[in-house]
Amino acid sequence: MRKSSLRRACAALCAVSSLALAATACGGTTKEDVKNESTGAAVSAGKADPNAATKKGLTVGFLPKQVNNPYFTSADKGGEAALKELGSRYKEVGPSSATDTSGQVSYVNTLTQQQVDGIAVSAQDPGALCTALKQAMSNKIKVVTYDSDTNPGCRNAFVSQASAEDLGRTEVQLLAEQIGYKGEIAILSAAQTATNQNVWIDFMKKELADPKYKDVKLVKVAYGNDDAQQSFQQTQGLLQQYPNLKGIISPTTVGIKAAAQYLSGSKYKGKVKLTGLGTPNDMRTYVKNGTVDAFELWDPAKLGALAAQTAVALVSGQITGKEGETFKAGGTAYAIGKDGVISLGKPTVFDAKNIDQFDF
Ligand code: RAM
Repeated sequence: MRKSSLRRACAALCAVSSLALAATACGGTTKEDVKNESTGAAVSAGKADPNAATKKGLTVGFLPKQVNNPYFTSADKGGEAALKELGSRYKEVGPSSATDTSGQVSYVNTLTQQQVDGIAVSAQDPGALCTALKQAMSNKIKVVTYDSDTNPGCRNAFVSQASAEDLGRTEVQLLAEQIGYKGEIAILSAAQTATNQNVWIDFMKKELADPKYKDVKLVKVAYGNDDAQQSFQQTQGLLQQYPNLKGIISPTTVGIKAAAQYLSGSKYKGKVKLTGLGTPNDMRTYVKNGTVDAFELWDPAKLGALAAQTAVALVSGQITGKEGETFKAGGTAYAIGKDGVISLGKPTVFDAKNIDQFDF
């Protein structure tokens, strides 16, 4: 066993309560204590040292929601490139289905057994991974969620693609403009448990509560489970059930592509509006053939890179994940916000005018 049971208990306590306080209470020097190479002083795990040297030769395991999803291929490639640049190693493991929660748990356990230094995970379900992630943290592994979070007590930091509120509200704004603020709309989401989509949907509902949407009615939230076929069938089902549907928001790259595929081959093409989150490469055809006017996304590779850089900064002791800490990643300064959230930036809206400038 790598650590004494006392140390495990302390580390577990550190993970569930305030990291800084618990680390002080546990005291002593642990593996993750970092030597500041300029001052030579040992830095406690509970206190960030922004001047600590960046550790090299680390291994960070990426665990996406789903490995065969082009969005995660781009994101994780970004993580791989960033780790290489930092002199560390990358590995990727993960399920092929976005609803294989127990598969994700097993992968966390495997990475813990393999004693990686950091884990970057996009959670399929906020609660399901918690015990396994706490176990990883109690084994001195730094845990970063990216793309889709778990609960704040179950990881060291969350690298968020953009403000969840902005994403939820702007998707409603985009669709409402396209349908002239009138008519029935539906949401085609990913998995029912997905933390990211559920947070965005909550903000969509808040936006819809504004009186300017009084003539817009959300009739259904459907789930395509980030599976192309299921998402296609769900879109078909929505139009059968609601023949007057005016628009669909699909906040998932798999969902929006499948919905666009269905609409573009149907009598609804150009009539039922579709927006949400998609990659420019997936959506180019449907923007050019008039199925989709505008949709949005961030650069997944930049998200993956920031997740990798955050994991390395945590292992190096430059940050602990506490609100107010700052660090530099790839030349950009980031600040850690409430609940250990680090935000990548603003999403981009893609339409016929700009889509050809993007290749991901
Ligand atoms: C899918 C996944 C992912 C989400 C994107 C927008 O690829 O559900 O978690 O962030 O869509």
